[in-house]
Amino acid sequence: MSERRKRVSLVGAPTDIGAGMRGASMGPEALRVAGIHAALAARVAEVEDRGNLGGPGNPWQKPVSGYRHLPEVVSWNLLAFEALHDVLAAGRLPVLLGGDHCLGIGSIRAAMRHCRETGKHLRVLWLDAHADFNTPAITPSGNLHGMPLACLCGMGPTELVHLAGEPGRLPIEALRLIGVRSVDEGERRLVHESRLEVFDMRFIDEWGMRHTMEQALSGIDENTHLHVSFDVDFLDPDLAPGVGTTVPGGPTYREAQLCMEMIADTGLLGSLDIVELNPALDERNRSALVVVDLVESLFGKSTLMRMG
Ligand code: HAR
Ligand code: MN
Ligand code: MN
Ligand code: MN
Repeated sequence: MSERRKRVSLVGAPTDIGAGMRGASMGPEALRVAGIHAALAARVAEVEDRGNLGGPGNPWQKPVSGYRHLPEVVSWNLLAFEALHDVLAAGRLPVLLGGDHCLGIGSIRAAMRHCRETGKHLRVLWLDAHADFNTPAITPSGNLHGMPLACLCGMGPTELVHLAGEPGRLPIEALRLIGVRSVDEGERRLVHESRLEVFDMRFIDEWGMRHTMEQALSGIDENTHLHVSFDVDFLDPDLAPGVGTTVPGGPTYREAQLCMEMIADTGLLGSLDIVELNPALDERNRSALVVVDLVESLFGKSTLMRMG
């Protein structure tokens, strides 16, 4: 479907429940202040803001059996799952305004359910400096924002692996990780053993963003639902300092734009997460502004009209 015909729903999830630092809970409002609604409204048929989900507060506790705040993380993800699936079931495109990246569990579970119901094929593009593939046995922190992909792929607590009693797991083959440059020791082994398809920064340096995206998007067709999980720390910290876990050496402004433009060209974007933005660490909201700029490209804004 062309971007112009899409109808978009914003859903805020103001929480930092899975993070190692407070502040991502302010992400949804910072994105609204940066103009996400108007930017999208200029690109698509219609935008509605469904407001914020209301989940538990952050008790700021130490890990219990390998996880920090597991019950609260489950609550937030159940809320996200329900809200985002409702949006998809209404034939609309959900944009999750996070919030930390543990919310990817509920969000992608919603896309998985929607694909099951509609016969679509799911492809997940995980744009991130990190692999987010830790398990309780190997996590260095216990922070669940470092574990969402492992949980989705069946490694983690049952409450999260089968969120809301959902069957099945995300097949490894559905996943493409892009921009990765920080992986923990045990995590590295698990990524390798699981044969995750990772386009790390070295790959992007050597092959360029164009080839990277051609590879990451290969094999998709008209029946593909593309889910983009955009962790703002994907971007180079020079561009977007407002995140809890900056890692140097990320994509430049133009590399990030090209990444978004090539996704837009497919016309297959079906759902989007914007996560890990931390306004407490930002400078005059500039990370939020660059994210909005990139999201415009993701929804088809380009410098020149593209023909055909
Ligand atoms: N890998 C580290 C951990 O698991 C840090 C993860 C940081 N995660 C994010 N999301 N910011 O990608 O603790
Ligand atoms: Mn992440
Ligand atoms: Mn559905
Ligand atoms: Mn990250």
